[in-house]
Parts: sequence; C-alpha cells; structure tokens
Amino acid sequence: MTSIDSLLHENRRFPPSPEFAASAVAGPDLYERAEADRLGFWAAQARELLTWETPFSQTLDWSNPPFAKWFADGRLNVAYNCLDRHVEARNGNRVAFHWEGEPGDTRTVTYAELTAEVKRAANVLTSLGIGQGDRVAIYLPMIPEAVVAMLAVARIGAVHSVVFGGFSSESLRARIDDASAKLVITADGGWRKGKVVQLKPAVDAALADGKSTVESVLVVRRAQNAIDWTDGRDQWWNDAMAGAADEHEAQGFEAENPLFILYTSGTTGKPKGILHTSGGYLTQVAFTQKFVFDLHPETDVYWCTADVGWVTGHSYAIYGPMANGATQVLYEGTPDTPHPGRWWELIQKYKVSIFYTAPTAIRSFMKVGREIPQRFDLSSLRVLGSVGEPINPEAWVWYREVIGGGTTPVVDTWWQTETGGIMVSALPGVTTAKPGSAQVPIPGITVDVLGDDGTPVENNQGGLLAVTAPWPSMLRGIWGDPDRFRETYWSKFWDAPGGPFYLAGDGAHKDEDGDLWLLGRIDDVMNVSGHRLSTAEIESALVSHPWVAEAAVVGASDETTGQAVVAFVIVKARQADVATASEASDVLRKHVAEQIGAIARPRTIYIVSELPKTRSGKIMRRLLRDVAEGREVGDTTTLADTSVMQIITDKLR
Ligand code: 6R9
Repeated sequence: MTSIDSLLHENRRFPPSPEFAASAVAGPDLYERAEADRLGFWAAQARELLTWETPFSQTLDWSNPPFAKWFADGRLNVAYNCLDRHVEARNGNRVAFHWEGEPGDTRTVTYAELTAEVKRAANVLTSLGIGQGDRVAIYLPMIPEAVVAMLAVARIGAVHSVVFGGFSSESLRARIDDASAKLVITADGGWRKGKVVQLKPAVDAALADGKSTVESVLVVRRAQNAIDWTDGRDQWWNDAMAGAADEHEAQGFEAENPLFILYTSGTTGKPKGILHTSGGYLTQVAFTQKFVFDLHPETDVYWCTADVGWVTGHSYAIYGPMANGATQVLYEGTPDTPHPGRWWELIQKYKVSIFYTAPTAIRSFMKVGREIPQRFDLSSLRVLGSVGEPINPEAWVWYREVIGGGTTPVVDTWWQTETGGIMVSALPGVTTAKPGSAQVPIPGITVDVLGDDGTPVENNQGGLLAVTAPWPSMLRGIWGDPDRFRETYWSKFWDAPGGPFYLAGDGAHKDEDGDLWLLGRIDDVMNVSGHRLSTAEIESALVSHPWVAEAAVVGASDETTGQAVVAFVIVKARQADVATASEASDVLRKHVAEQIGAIARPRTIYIVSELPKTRSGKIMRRLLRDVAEGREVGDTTTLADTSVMQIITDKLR
C-alpha cells in the first residue's frame, strides 16, 4: 500500500519577532532542560508552579502500567492553588474574570471575592453531605456559578463531572448513573442565541423515576424562567449560599486524589468517563497555560471561548488560568448574538491580549468576511491559540492577519480530553511558526508517529500518533472500566519496542524538520485504491480555493476503489452566483487534483448550505457518510442544530 500523505506544500514561515522573544516567558532552554532530565524537569515545574501542603519526594511511579502515579506522596489542595494563595500573595484585588452574559449583563469578580464565594460553596457542599471522593454532576450554563461550583467541589476533595448544558436529559442521566453522583448543580436556564434555554426540566426528567443515586439538586437562578420543584430534593443555590459561612480552610489531599470525570465519545455508543487527578494534572495545565500562551498574569487579559462542559473549558478556562492567577473573560453566549461582531466587541471592551478558540469558529468568521472584525479595535491581542481540530493553513493565516493584525504568534495546540493538557504546540517567542502544523511536543512530552508494528515511520509517511512516555496530566483511567482503558489506548502498542505507548487515535506525519502534521482521527483516514488519504488534507485543499468557505470530506465505500472521496462544500456568499452547483463542483474537483494529486480528486462534491456540527464544533462525518453512501441518516441528537441534516438531504434529493 502506498501512502501519499500531505502532498500539500506549505512554505510560509513566521519566525518570532525579536521584540516578542525578548519578553517571552518561554526560552529555548526549556527544551534543553526537559531533554536532559525529563522527570527532574516535571518535578521542578510541579514545585515552582504549585504550592504543596506536603512536598512530594517521588516524581513518577510507572511500576504498574498503564496506571501512572505522579508526585504520589505529595499533598495539595487544587482550589487553594487556584485561589487562596493569590490572595495571600496580595493579589486579591486582581480580577479573576470579567463575565459577560449573552443579554449584556456583566459581573467582574476579583480573586478575593472568588475565594470567598468558593469557601461559602464548599461549606454548602459539606452541609449536603458531600465529602472526599463523592461525585457531583454539574449541569450549568457558562455563568460564574459554574466556576464557583467546580472549584468548591475540588476544594473539598470531591469529584466533579461537568455535563455540557446542551446535552439531553438521557445523556445527563447516563452520566449521573455511570459515576453514581450524589448531587446535581444546575440552573433554571441559560441564554443562547437570544433565547432562554431551560436546564432544570432536563434534570427533572433525568431524575423522574426516583431511582438514581442523586440525593439533592442545587438550582442557580439565572434566566428567571418558571420551573418545577421537588421539595426535599431541590434547593436554591442562592439561598444556600446566603446562609453559608465564608470561612473554610482548604485541606491538602493526596496528589492522586481524583479531581474530575469528563465524558467523551468513543467509537462505540457508550461515552467514556475520562478520569483526571490532582497534582500531575494541575502541574501540566499550569505549565502549558504559562508557556504556550506566554501568560504574564499581571498584565494580560486572557479569553478562552470554550464552554466549561468541554475539556478545553476545564483546563484552559478554569484550572490553567486560575493556577497562574490570570485575569480572564468568560462569556455565556454565542459568537453572533445579538450581532456578528460580538466576540470582537468583547475583545475590544476588555482589551483581551491572549485569545484561544477553535478552527471551526475561525472558518465561520472567514465565511462572513473580514469587514466585521475590522470594525473593532483588536490591537490589544498579542497571542492567538487554536484547538479542537487541524487548522488549515488558510484559516491559520487569516486568523493571524485579520484577527492578529499580521503580527501575533498563532499557536496550534494538539491535545485531547484524555491528555488533560496541551501536548503538541509551538511556543510563542521561541518556535518559527508553520501554518497548518501543530509542530512539536512541548518540553517534557515525547510523541512519535508509529506504524502498525509500533516502530517509527519515516518522515513524510503517515502513521499513528502515539505518546511514548507517561505525562503528568494523563488520564488515570476510564471511570469504572479499567479493561476498556487498557484496550482502547494501550493494547495497540503494548508490546511495541520501548512500550507500552499511548495510542492517541489520530493520524499524523512528521515533515523533514520534524514538525507534526495532524491528519484527523484514524477513523477519518480513507483508503482509496490502496492509497491512504486524509480527510483533513483534502479539506485543506478545498478550503484553499477562493470560492470555498468550509468543507467536510468523508470516505464513502466504493465498489472499485474501496473507498471514494466525497466532499460537502459551503461556497462563499459572494461566489454563490458565479457558477451553478455543478460548475462549481467540477472546478473544485479539478482544484483538489491539482493540489494533491488525481488520486485525491473527490468522486462527488455536494454544494451545501450547512454542515452538521456538534455543539463543540466538530463536524459529524458519520452523518455525511450516511448521505454519501445513500443510507438513512443516523442518530442526529448530538448536533448543535438538529435540522441541518434535513436541510442537506432535502437539497440533494
Ligand atoms: C482538546 C480537544 C480531541 C481530538 C484529537 C484530535 C482533535 C484537537 C487538535 C486536533 C488537530 C489540533 N484535535 N486539537 N487535531 N490539531 N490542534 O479538542 O479535546 O474534544 O477530546 O478532542 O480533537 O483529533 O484526538 P477532545
């Protein structure tokens, strides 16, 4: 089988400016130090970046793979590290976050105020019988209470399981049951796209049979919508907080005390409860927050647009920034409500200097056009980040040029719910950036691109991305299912030379400089006539054509070639009348053939007006594959907008 991975040649290079490099927190010495003594490097980070109640003496225990222990004999309190110590260091008056509700209501909360709130909430939890190790489900919109709730759970050594507010009551119930949660923290509703989205009815439905492990429900008043009430079970958060003391001493817990469970979908139907613990997790997210984003907590204003329902919200809107004492923006709503410039307006208003978002958002802004962001003063921005999927070079360059004023470093950060923190990324001020490539493992992390036999493939050959040594923020398991943990992530490279290694589930290749290019999930890698092709790569070729706003590619089964490339393309508004759909698809098929090679030419290109996306912005290729293969469209319940598939299939009929 021949592989023709990445025949796209991206030659643009963006070295750091001397001015940026001069004040950057990261320097090339980080790589040298980590390489000289990897474990010593992480131990030093853990000591420098965190405050330990009891210092650790052992860095890593890997005597029972795949179960790792980091800093195991140390004790710390995660919430103390995110709150109290900043107040003790006389930074209590620093703003922890500027929160903005979608309707325009705002709250600015300092570290001193947040610490007091979290202490109060910790007392509320204790009074409800929650203690170390108990699981608490959090089902909230992006409001300040979500931050308070998560940190309060962490403060008492309990375990949070945040369930994204867009999930259904069935999904919520499945997660409550899997973790045997004792308490649910929710709200009456939240604001999204100008409307109140109710949350409490989903909780009521999830608990309706009275058979769950949940004993109490705390309800935050947010949207003032009418809700049903179950006496004895439900309690207003606001009342409970008003009655609680704001004195609470943070106790130290062992470094491996579970911090949270976060469910993520696998290849099978049942979501996996990814388990993260305390000391190692906090070390790596604090480290990456500081060095990957060049965070200067005294002067920067940082904004990560992720909802707390996703891992990015956990690691880079809560634990990473707060462990560093950063000032943040938190926003409840959608980017285009009430107007398409809302995000840029917030950046202007709060003088955001570090901005972290997803390629799908960037591409949707490209689609609307640069006129919108150009109406706002974005000159405060100095570092831009991307996460969630490969960012195609066109979107990368647009992001830097239009949002970053042509000067900001852009860091493309590869990581997963399972890795807990960033694993592969450029370092601003150090790395010469290469659009489209996530580039290099961060200091202290080792990854490689392996073939099926567990040995490294040659440069420019596609293979499987693997993490080849345990890392501090690695998942500690799948909640309640150690066999699935071993099987999913470790069995593939269990006996690899030097292994066991962690299978990330992503395809990748390294270029001649050793930079990594992510090629999408391995289940999204197609095999056409014995050639390995990446969906991401063909999408990138499509998006490089000036007519194309967004593209999704799937491999559809084909009698002669095994799989065939089928593309779904959204054409930019201005180009819509330039060509008919069939002319446009001919031009684009030819364009892909020119960009990558005839083998990659899509068999079919459908011109569509929407693509099916999950609420976290990931394109649901499974559904597009159904269309491409002429099947009945499968389960659409996790789509952000469930009508999208109807629109697509109606149009193609
Ligand atoms: C953080 C997060 C993980 C999967 C991962 C990969 C894709 C994330 C990426 C990226 C290319 C990047 N992914 N970041 N692919 N470049 N910078 O997104 O976690 O929701 O668990 O998704 O997302 O396929 O395996 P999660």
